[in-house]
Amino acid sequence: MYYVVYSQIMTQKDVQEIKGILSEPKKIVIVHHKNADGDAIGSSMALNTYLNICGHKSNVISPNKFPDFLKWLDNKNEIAIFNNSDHQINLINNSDIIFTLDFNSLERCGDMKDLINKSKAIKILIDHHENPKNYADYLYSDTKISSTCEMIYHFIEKLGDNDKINSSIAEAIYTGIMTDTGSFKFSSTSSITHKVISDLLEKGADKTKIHNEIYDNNRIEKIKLLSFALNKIEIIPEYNTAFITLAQKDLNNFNFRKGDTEGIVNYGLSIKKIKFAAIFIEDKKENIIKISFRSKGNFDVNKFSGDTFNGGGHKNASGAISRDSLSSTIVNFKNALKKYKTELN
Ligand SMILES: [Mn+2]
Repeated sequence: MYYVVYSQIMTQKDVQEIKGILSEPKKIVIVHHKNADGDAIGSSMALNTYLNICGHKSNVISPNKFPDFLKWLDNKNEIAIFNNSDHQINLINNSDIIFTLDFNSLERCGDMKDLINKSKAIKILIDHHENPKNYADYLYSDTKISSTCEMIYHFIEKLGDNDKINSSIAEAIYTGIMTDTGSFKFSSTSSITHKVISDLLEKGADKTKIHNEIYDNNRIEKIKLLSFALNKIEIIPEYNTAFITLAQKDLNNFNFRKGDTEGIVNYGLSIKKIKFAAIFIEDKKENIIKISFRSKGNFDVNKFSGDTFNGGGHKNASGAISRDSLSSTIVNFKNALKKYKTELN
């Protein structure tokens, strides 16, 4: 069932209506996309803490496990992992509001998709990915904003509650902005992003702690896997392209855990002249190849990903899934590059 879309970028009328809805205690569920990243966990925890401070009963349900380096954001163990239990089904069915964060289509929340779709709760989407689907009653979608976390800041501000942002909300928001902007360097990092960051620091976000928790908290196996992956970088000079492939057996050799390959794709882009970087990771359990794309400048990896692998995301960062073997996925990738020769030169 699909509702009318009121607006892409939340209007003043939407804000007033949501303010009205939130003026009395509500039962709320917050969900983010499968394989959560810093922005998904950061935005969920920031919104959850804010809503609970306001007197609502808010719960976060993650479609599946999330990486260890983000656990510190959930120091009270408030994030439930979806397990299809009666308790969780009741929470979703009986909620007044469901916030869906950092994704543009219910497909992205895995097995929770049908439950959320069927729930009569008011659905509020907050997200910065391209082409949001029309499942939500309120759509706060802005593809120019760095991160869903930055949008959560603006959302709280729109509701007139900037003063309710405490240090733990500030740290959760800071985390998602930092991770989704490659530490404030991607083109989506605006002067407004920096104003938001400035305010978060004033509200007590400990930037050194956050940086240490996210980036300086690695298991030795993860660093050795990185070293292995970097050794495997292949360059295709005629397309200014770099790519890495990791087979399931490689991951097993390094005692792989979720999140261990996060960010490896960006190393390709750090090579002189490279405009387009990709990583292909085999997942034998799900029988898929997970693909991430990154680009510099005008090369649109959202389009490349959509045209080639039916994936999507942003202009400079996108992802996809292939159900072919690792080797035939690479063949498809190399063939697709031919169509983009001019754009890559
Ligand atoms: Mn995001």
